[in-house]
Amino acid sequence: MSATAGWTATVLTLFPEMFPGPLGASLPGKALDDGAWALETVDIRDFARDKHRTVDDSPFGGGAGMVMRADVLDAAIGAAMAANPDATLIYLSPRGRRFDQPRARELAAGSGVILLCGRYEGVDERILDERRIEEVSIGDFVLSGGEPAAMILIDACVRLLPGVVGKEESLTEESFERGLLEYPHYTRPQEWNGRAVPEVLTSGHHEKVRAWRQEQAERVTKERRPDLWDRYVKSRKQDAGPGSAG
Ligand code: 4GS
Repeated sequence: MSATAGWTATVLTLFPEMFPGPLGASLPGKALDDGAWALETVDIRDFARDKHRTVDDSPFGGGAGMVMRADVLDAAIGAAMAANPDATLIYLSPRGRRFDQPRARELAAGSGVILLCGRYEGVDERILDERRIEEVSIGDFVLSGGEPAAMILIDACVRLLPGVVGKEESLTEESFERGLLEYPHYTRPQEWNGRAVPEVLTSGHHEKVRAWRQEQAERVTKERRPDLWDRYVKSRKQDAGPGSAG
């Protein structure tokens, strides 16, 4: 494993061939080629100690499935930490705190991530305690393995790294960056299947366009995500501060 410079994602996995996968295409792929971030994989199986290269075993107490061994994982994590010492260590798991844009921003501001991807039923709990591993979930559903979750986390972080997303696609304009969902977008043709583009967008009146988009973003958020809308309203009140009008 090579020493790394810049924001680095080190992925611990039984399926290193899954990487870069989708992260090698489009925006994250270009940023990877440009050296804006680095990707390392650690094959957990390389740290097995027996001739069969065993990484898992049946659970104490019985039950279905297999559990990844703490000793094997510990050796793999040690190697990953040696290569990426200041990175945040994360285990992708539905038990973790839900991943969101603020967490992506925090992780992108750091020096990188070490992501442990589980397969089977999961990992021996003692590795999480011993290494004080933060658990992060990408949502309330069960994947076959942590790898797609790791890719999602990495993608969300990489696009926040300096210079990765150009001014054109300005990050601050984006939904979650402002705490709202996206307003509707339109392009040519101006009429399609009897559906016209909202007139204001073709008016050339920039202030009216801005106000319409704000209004639409608020409407969509209120309708679809009352939880986000509540948070947005509260943070707006906080920004205004006590005694301020409006
Ligand atoms: C998730 C999730 C996940 C859990 C991995 C069962 C295989 C699987 N990881 N967010 N074992 N949701 N992991 O479903 O992060």
